[in-house]
Amino acid sequence: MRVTAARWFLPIVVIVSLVAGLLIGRVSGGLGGAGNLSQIAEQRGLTADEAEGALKAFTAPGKYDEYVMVSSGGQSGNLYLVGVPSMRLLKTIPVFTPESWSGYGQGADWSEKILDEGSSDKQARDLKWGDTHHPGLSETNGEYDGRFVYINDRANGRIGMVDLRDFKPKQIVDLPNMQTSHGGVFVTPNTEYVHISSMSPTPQTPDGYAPLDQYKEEYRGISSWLSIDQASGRIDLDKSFQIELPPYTQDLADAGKLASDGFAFIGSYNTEMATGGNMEGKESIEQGASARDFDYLHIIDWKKAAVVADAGKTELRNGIRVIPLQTAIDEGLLYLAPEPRSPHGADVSPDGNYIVVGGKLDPNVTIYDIELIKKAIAAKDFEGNDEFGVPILTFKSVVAGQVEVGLGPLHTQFDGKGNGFVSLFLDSAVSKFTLGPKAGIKAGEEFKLLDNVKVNYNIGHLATTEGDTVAADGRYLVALNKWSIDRFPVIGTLKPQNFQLIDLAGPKMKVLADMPIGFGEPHYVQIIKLSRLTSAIDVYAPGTDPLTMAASAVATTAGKERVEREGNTVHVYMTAMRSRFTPDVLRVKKGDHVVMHVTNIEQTADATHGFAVPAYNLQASLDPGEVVTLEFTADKTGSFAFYCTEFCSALHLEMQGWLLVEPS
Ligand code: K7E
Ligand code: CUA
Repeated sequence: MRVTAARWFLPIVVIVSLVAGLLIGRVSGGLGGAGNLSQIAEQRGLTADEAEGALKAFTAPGKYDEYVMVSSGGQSGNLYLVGVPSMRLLKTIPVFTPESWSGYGQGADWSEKILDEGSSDKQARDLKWGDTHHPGLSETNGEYDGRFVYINDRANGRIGMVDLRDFKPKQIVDLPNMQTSHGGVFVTPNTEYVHISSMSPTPQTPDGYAPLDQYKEEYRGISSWLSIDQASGRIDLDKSFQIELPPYTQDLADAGKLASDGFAFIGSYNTEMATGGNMEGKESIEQGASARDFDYLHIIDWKKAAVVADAGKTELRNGIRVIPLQTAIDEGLLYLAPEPRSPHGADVSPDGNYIVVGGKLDPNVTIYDIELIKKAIAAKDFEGNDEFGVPILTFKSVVAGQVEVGLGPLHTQFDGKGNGFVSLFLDSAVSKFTLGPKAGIKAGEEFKLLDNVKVNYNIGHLATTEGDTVAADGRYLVALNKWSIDRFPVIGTLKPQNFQLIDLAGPKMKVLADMPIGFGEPHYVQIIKLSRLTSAIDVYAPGTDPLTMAASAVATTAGKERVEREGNTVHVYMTAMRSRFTPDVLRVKKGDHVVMHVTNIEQTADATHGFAVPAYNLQASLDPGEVVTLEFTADKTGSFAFYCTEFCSALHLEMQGWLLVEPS
């Protein structure tokens, strides 16, 4: 379905020049369709630039976009899939939050199990929300491989895994020893581990409490290395480990690759260790955390850390191996490098040589060189130690360059051609700058500002196509703007977020399209080539349990539908197909425990059925081939209608039945 360049080259040139011509007064005649296009542009009041942008972003009906953007969903607790360049929303994937369409967390056994297991004793409550920030697509040899995506719940210290075969979540892990999870959801270049670190340090005491005046002694940051089972994508906590960190606020992070393979880089702020108390005569955290001129980039040798963990130099803490801070120092797993003023992003270039840090309160990006870092470590070129004894590499020895990019630099992405793109929150802009010679930049051209484009408004993250991988291709950039202010009509006081598509093809960046996001606040996205999503299935094999992706023991085939009673438990083996449930009348007695195994026996793509028993608050979605189990106690008598919630056929409205709960 991909459009070849040759087919499009000529029409685009014709159309763009016609539109441009039109606007300087040359009305083209006698050119058929192309002539009409210029009229349309005129009638719609489009400038030549706007018309060009529309053509560049447009994906014709029935055609596929070249890229799929996997977006975090913020407080909605889910993920969104968006086509690029069309910026069409393709789908929502619920992860931490129940969702009615898919029946996620609304009675279906598999989804309840995921949400329950991800809502452990640590929380002592049923978690039904999350705040997703950073998706991490799985990689092979540093390239996206289209197998899995991991997503954090910043609020509750959890991480979820979505299988890119059926694009459904399979696991939520409530991470021990950390109450928040924010920075550095990234995978190592072959998805050996998915990493996540804490944001707010947590007391490492048995009851999780320590007074704030013991912040330095008892509170610790945590860097988690979650071991991935390569077949299922699931996290195996037994093989995972954590590294204890000083009680700074560890922030965004990235994995080393190629030149820096084996390392990870975590930015931090609040190395002042401010704890607030602004009604107790102390500074607010905001003031306290901004006092120092430098915070610390954490440099972790994760390959060495894995060896240290396997050698048993760990403590078992709440079911996971933890490398204590002192061990991390003694074994040479952890180093710090000064980074200017309250940094946010830490991003590794596609070649792996450079680590770019944006200091929120500094107009520069600071670019570290892994070779210099390795040299400084080997030579013990330290400017001192922090209060916990972690060596601090000499700033001048490890920095390759700084570029003044504008106000409020946050996050950096790359084009694979030697350039970086940094989001400027305060300037509402994106700046493009060159990296150094190791990224292919000529001598004399390195570490220079090249371009700047305004975005609307208050950009947080930005993402380039395949930008986190060794294969960054520099085709498009998406700006993830926090505010939209006047970009859209007044539709109430809560405004949409705004994604803006930016063309990177020419020397100047150019905004092509706006995409208002009318739901929970996205933070970060990753953009993968559609051609890499090769694991995706169209239809489940008959009788598949979506949790295991294997044949379900309770699947039913046509003609094998039955009701089995064992004492007070009634097992129903039901099938769904256009346009009936079999059986369509269920008779139970008040007090019976009912276990319904429903199989969608269709094998036609998109022949999804819903199964809702509103009286018992149950709703499931059954994709073709899928088996779902729903369980409830029939504790109220009545004649209850159940129905298919998905408009599946001409006789969809007839796809209903009766649950008769007779008095006992
Ligand atoms: Cu910058 Cu949570 Cu990635 Cu939001 S964080 S912007
Ligand atoms: Cu099945 Cu509607």
